[in-house]
Amino acid sequence: MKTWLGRIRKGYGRKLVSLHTWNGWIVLVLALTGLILISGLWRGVLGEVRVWIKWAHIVVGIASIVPVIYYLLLAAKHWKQLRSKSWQRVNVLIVLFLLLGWFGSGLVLWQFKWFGPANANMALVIHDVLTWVGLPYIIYHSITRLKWLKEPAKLTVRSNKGTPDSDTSLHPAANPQAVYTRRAFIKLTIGAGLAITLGPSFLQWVGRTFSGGSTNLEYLIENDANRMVPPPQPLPASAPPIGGGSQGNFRVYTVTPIPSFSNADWSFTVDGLVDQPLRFNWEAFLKLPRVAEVSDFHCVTGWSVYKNTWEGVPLKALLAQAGVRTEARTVKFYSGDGVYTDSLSMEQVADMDDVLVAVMHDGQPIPSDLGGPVKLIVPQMYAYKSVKWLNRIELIDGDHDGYWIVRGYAKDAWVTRS
Ligand SMILES: Nc1nc2c(c(=O)[nH]1)N[C@H]1C(S)=C(S)[C@@H](COP(=O)(O)O)O[C@H]1N2
Ligand SMILES: [Mo]
Repeated sequence: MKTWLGRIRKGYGRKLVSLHTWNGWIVLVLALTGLILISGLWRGVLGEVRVWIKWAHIVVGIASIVPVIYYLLLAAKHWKQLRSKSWQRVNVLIVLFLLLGWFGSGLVLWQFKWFGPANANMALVIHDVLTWVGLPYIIYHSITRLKWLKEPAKLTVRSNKGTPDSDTSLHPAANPQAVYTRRAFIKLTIGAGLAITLGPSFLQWVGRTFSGGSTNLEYLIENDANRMVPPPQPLPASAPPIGGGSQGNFRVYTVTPIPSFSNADWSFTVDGLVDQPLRFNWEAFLKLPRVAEVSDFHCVTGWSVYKNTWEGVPLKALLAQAGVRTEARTVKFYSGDGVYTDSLSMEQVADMDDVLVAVMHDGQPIPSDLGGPVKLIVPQMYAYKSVKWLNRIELIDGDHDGYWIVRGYAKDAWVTRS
């Protein structure tokens, strides 16, 4: 009876240890890939590697449920074992809560189209909050375990004679000091690395979350790096904004350093398969008749900004002025960053009356961070279609895959239809 029980215990202990190790590695991979994904810094540098990282994050994220389920099968026994260790019980609950929360919100973010913008937005907030509360907790958890190793007397020794250890805090090896140096080094390096990588994104998140909505926009407007004169004068409809003011926060996305423009280096061109190529300087561009429209702005990474009042020149009006030739099949949009492009088919253009070549948002010039002085707005499609720093529209007879489409985003960008 005793040996039988001992054997089970022994096997069970080893299972728990390897579960813990596996889980640790999974969380580490998810933390690193996740941080790369939210860090703006990496966006341009990584380009299409970023899309692989996103897939790695999704695949490992889905796989992360396996150790959780496996643990839940062993949980009843473990729970009893932790009867007198309430702090460890709390730890188990916190970790399970984090893992399940990340998993659930991650699924919604992965299948954002199916769940829709409102759910994706909520999932992103949950994913973020769990990250900024959970990761520091997990880093703390790994570092305090190191402290226990420093004082082996405090360790709870369990039956593990002869088994090689994968987790020294559960099963201290014969020579804890030697293990300490190696593990401590790895863990501290990882911890410090995470903390350094996390720091700026964390502060950004805190700023965005606790600053009360529109402060982010106000900050971007105050720090606008564009030097365009004169500033556009808003239509009565956009100041005060007919949408009542946008709700939510933009995340500044760019694949290049943020370009800013002045009258000297800014121009706007419509060319390619047109009867009359157009070229505007800023003053001429501001003389084009504008309209104001309210729309929501949805990014495929989960966030949305609702009720934006955009003011600008309807794409259709610009195209009509240039006169599109019948051979033209695609409208190609170029960013003044020199890198980013996207396109709409002539059928899509014909189908949408609300595509704007925008110069104002909520009655203010569009700040350079958000794609000003001129940003394309395609309200019915995901925001990767909304080319920032738009400065050229070309009509072509072929097809064109935009920057993110080449790197794995869906060519079908409709928010409302599919
Ligand atoms: N030139 C350029 N335009 C761009 C992008 C970009 O990286 N560069 N990102 C796209 C994506 S994926 C989104 S969600 C929006 C983000 O706009 P924002 O930075 O103003 O929030 O811009 C779109 N247009
Ligand atoms: Mo996006």
